[in-house]
Amino acid sequence: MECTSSNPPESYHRANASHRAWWVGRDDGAESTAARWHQRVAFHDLAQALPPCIQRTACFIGYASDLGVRMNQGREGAALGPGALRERMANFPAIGGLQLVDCGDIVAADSVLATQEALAWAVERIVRAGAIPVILGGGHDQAFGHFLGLARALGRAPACLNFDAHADLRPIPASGPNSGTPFTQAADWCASHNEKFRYTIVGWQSCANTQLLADRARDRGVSIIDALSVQAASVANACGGFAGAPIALSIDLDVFSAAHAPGVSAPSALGLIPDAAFTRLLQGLFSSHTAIRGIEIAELNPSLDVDAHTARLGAALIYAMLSAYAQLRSPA
Ligand SMILES: [Mn+2]
Repeated sequence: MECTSSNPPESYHRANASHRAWWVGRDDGAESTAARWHQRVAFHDLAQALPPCIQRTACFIGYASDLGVRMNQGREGAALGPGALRERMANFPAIGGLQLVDCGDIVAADSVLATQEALAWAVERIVRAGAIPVILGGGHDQAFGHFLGLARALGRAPACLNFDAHADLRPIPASGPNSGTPFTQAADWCASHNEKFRYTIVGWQSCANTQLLADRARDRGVSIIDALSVQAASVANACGGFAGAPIALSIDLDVFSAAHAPGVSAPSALGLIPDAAFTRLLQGLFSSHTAIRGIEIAELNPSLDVDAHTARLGAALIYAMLSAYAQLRSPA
């Protein structure tokens, strides 16, 4: 199958000198066991087809936009999230058997929808080459671009597994989609393509969602795992309900307690704690019977961060997920 379009959208910016400048860190010598991500990461311009992946490959694509956050009356700054995540990933130790490729960024287009379409274009190309896209965000409106890219590459709607304090299921206002509407867009896409909408929210905060949003979730068959009930078993059970569908995994950093994730537009006082149990839960999602085909970190806002705690958390979550991904036996 051919990609939907091979002409890069205007808001796609291939990795340039400023991207390379984020990937700097310690150099502990030439031994391969001393290698770090900044020494291993390759760069690829998605205007050119990615060669089919032989090894497991993670492709980073930044969603350097907070247009959707602003249109959702949030605090701007998430456009700087992708760079801050790269900076904090640079020093991680190389993961055996895993190739890393930085494909550059999507920047804000004229509209949120056009920005989402540009991300979908990038995600589709990455997935068709056999790699897993890792979206570095960026406003959570990216989740619909992620969904759309997977749907086009795989020929079916992915199930959405979203770690988030919020449902992001708001009605789409006259001004168009925003960072609060990506899963409404995914639900509408499923309805218009005659596909089942599969969506689980993990870490829902009752103090951050109105009854209207709870009703909208119920009406769309969404499962909600309240922040008070997040456990490995409850999340695995929800994934079981996806009936083997490919999964778009989204982590909105505002699912975590503000003590751990201050650098987000809408911090959660009573959010999740990113401890060993949480890390095991997350890594456990990468198993032979869950088909995670895309990963995203959303809503990092470096301008509100404290000593880069939130950026370090987002980066560490990517490391934990890709470590587990690299250990899967056969390509998903
Ligand atoms: Mn969100």
